[in-house]
Amino acid sequence: MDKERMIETIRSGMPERRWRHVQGVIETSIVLAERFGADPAKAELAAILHDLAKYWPVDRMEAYIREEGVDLDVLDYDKELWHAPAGAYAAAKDFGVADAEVLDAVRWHTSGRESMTRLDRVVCLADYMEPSREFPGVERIRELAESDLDAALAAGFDSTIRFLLDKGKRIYPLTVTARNGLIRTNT
Ligand code: DGI
Ligand code: FE
Ligand code: FE
Repeated sequence: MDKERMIETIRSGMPERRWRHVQGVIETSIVLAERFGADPAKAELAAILHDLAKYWPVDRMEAYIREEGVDLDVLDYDKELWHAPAGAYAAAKDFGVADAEVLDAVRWHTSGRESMTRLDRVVCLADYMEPSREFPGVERIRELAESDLDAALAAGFDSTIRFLLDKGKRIYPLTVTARNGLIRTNT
């Protein structure tokens, strides 16, 4: 599917305010990719795709995850995590995206993973700090992102983990693994 048709399909599957978020992630991903040495074109494509399944009915997300069969453990955790692997599979299956690095950046944009690639980190951080995002601590994340990709993203995961703890929710273990991997030991 060509880029324009992909954008129209994704845009029509979400409310206007969510599309503004996606536009913010696109712009921020490109800036961060240039700043930290990831491929800006891949960052842009991953950003366009990253929330494509966000407004799917939960049953559809679950069906995609089960059909693909590679991320079944996520089904034991918060449904908010599901749009990421469901979206990555849909990008490949329905939109014909073949770039594995881009698909991984979509797949891991919510949970994070062990040893995140530069592209994974750029898209995930852009998702936290794009201009329309507002939550306690976002300014600190933006400051850190001026110079330190890993510290900024670690601060993002910290805020999510804190939020989940306060709500008494389960934490997906990969998020803890991702956060630990971003923090340099003994410094
Ligand atoms: O899709 P977005 O709203 O743009 O952002 P996202 O893909 O980072 O989704 C974040 C949501 O997922 C946020 O409300 C917290 C929720 N969530 C639930 N359990 C977990 C989790 N996020 C992470 N990273 N880890 C979890 O275990
Ligand atoms: Fe998301
Ligand atoms: Fe997002």
